[in-house]
Amino acid sequence: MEKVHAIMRMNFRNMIVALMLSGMPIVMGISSEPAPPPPPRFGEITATLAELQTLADAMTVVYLDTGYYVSIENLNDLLSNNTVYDFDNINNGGGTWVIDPATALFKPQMANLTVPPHLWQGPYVTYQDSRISLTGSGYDRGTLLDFWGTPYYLFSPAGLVRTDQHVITLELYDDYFDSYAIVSLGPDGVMSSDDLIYTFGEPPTRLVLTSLSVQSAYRGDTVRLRGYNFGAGGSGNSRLLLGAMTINAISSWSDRQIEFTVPSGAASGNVSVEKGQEVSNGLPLTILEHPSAAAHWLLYE
Ligand SMILES: [Ca+2]
Ligand SMILES: [Ca+2]
Ligand SMILES: [Ca+2]
Repeated sequence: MEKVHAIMRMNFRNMIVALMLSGMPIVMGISSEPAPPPPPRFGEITATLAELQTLADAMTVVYLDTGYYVSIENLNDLLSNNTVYDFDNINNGGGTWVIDPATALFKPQMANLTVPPHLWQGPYVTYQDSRISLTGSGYDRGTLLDFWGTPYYLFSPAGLVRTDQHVITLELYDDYFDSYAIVSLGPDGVMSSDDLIYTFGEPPTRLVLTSLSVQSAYRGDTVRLRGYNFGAGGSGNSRLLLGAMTINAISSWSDRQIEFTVPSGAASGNVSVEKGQEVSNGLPLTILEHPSAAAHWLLYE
């Protein structure tokens, strides 16, 4: 009787845990709590770590052969168009979207990997049919799924490599990695402490912007810009721009990060950096207007 009383005092989640620990079967209808993932089967973690390394090694050989990085989906592609699936021909679509290691970003146009000096010599790996996602599972069509049904994700030093849209995005780990990384989200299928990560390669050698701390800001706000090769301290021939306007209110400037204040005359535009003759990519920053009502309200404070 004492024990029953103790269980009744627990909240619903703790009660489920208590029942699981006691080995009682749980029969539930509609629950507000998602079911916890089953524990990984024996060997799955070890096999995943081995696959991460295999994919990373294949990517490195692609880089040595072609000078570029490609999507995980590409790694098993053939030069031939005699493939079961269209996406397994490296030249499907008339070329291949590739990552330029100098910038860690996609080249603006598809590369031709059917001729030297960028000749494709794959397949660099083989994928079991049952492990390939025909829909892409929200990533690239034909990509390899991990043992828990989630795609292995490729990150460049600039962010998540999405070859389906040929853009680098700030999803999941955004620009957290200073090198390339292949990531399995682990048994729970979401970003968490059980993720398995293998890093490889080098940071970009060119001046590249990867992220702004905010996408929109008011004039006077402090914004943090992340990227590569800004030059420590910002030398005399470096400058930060918003559209065509030079931003002078800079509170810190390091090789990887610049912190600045949005100027009073700022208008929405692309943030960019110039270093000597080198010009970076641009990241959009929207300048917000204080609603006029807000100014009115201040009178009543
Ligand atoms: Ca392909
Ligand atoms: Ca493929
Ligand atoms: Ca996870």
